[in-house]
Amino acid sequence: LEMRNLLRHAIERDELVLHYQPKVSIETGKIIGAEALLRWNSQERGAVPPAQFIPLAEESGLIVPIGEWVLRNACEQAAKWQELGFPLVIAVNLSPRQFRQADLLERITSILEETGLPPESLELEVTESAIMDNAASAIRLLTSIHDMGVHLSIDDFGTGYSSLAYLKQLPVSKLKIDQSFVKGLTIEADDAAIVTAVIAMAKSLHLGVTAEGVETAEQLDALVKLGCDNYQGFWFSRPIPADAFVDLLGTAH
Ligand code: G
Ligand code: G
Ligand code: MN
Ligand code: NA
Repeated sequence: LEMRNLLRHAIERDELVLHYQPKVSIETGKIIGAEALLRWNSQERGAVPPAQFIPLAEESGLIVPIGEWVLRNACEQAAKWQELGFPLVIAVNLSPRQFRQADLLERITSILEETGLPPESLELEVTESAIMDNAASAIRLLTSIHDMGVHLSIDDFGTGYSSLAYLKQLPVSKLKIDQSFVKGLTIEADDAAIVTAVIAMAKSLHLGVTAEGVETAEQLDALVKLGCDNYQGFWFSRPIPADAFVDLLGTAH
């Protein structure tokens, strides 16, 4: 069977699952949130990497129902963690296609109502390219989402075509430095210069800044010195299932 047809039935066959990667405060070393990352365990194909099925979902439009499933499940999970006494912000990736949905705002509102998650506990990660595809309408949409109290961050920052002029107008609260730059931070002068510049720019625009893909103590040390706010990466934890995440909260929060 074609992968696309298998993906079409993944929700009803209960093959999708979310993993969660901690977001850690550099100042306190504590977990302040989690990014929800989708996994597909296909009965026919086994574990299919997101790099394979996300683009397929995007092209076919399946990302719309799948993205809604992700948002609802991530919000439900975050509401449960709040009940357990862990006030985390849950971050969900929004694909370009979802971002162009006419009723996105209503969908977000109703999922927050259904799950009882406060809007301030949700963060949506959007890429530069999704925004710049249609900057004027993106600014309107992001402003409405921001007005609800939901946080917005720009994912994979530095890899897209980022207009600094638009950045100033966007109601985003955080930049996420793409992991490709973090990878070279301690070994490549160019990557170090880019990470340094992005952190400095974020600070002067009063934006928070998160480093992605931190894998070594040396990288974390360099980020501490540069004044980065938060980080994610294998150094602290890979994306893990919800039950493992709760165990981690119990020991590391
Ligand atoms: O999970 P992993 O680190 O392998 O993610 C690979 C890619 O898939 C990343 O670019 C990530 O943003 C994307 N991805 C993972 N989960 C989701 C999701 O729920 N929605 C969207 N749109 N992209 C996702
Ligand atoms: O595009 P986005 O930033 O949403 O993608 C997140 C992806 O990065 C996920 O697929 C996640 O598994 C991966 N990731 C998270 N931390 C690390 C890391 O430290 N090293 C590497 N190589 N990948 C990571
Ligand atoms: Mn992301
Ligand atoms: Na990224």
